[in-house]
Amino acid sequence: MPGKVWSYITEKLEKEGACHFSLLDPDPLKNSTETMVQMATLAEKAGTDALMLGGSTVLGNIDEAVQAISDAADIPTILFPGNLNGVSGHADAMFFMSLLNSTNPYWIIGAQALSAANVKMLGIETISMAYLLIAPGKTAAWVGDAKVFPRDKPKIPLMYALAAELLGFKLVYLEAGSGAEGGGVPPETIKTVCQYVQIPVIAGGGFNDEASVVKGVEAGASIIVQGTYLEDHILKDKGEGLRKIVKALKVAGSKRV
Ligand code: 1GP
Repeated sequence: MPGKVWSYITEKLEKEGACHFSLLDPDPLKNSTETMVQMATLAEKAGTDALMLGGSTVLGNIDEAVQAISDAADIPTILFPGNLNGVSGHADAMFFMSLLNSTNPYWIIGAQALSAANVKMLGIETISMAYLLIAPGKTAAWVGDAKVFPRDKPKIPLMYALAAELLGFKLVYLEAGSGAEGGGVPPETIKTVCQYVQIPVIAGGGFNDEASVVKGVEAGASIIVQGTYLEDHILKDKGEGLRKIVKALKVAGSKRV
């Protein structure tokens, strides 16, 4: 039986054509729980479809923040773990990810094997996701020992995305890295991958304005993730900017339904 969050995502994609996910970093050394809850609440009000909780450099225990955010939000909370310490039983689901273009087997299957029993015992819904890092890759690429895909070579991530689909992953994430310069994942890369791959494609890293988000959806991405944009704007404008971006994303998505 498909999990609740997976059903929520697939039904939304069917009806609305595209989704917006907000990435929040629950690391207590970076943000207080109170701030996280405030950001999550504003993002939900602005119309984001789900909250992704995680980051590449989790230094503290995320349990308290994940619990508080999940209690405050009605939309799903989904863990986006950067390592073993990114797991918490308080989220609604977890992206069970493999960094397929890492040069280090730890990030492809090692961390997953080390955490699998714990994840099973927590009973949290898992959604398998192939994670592919495109230049510049930023912190995620450094931590994940990735051989990042060049931005002008879309056929390389396409090969990996096709392999991900054949291996049974439910989602493929094209990631340029949090804070990536250059307006997100190149539309040409998204377009090439989406042309041949049937599983939903998530794109994130550097989508800092409405135009880049809309371009990502028009190129074929099913889900666009924004993290830095929220950190920079959501508390200041109370989510007004995000509301406009989500609205524009939904208009672009509706043309695909
Ligand atoms: C990072 O793709 C996400 O994993 C979000 O990136 O912080 O650049 O929005 P930004």
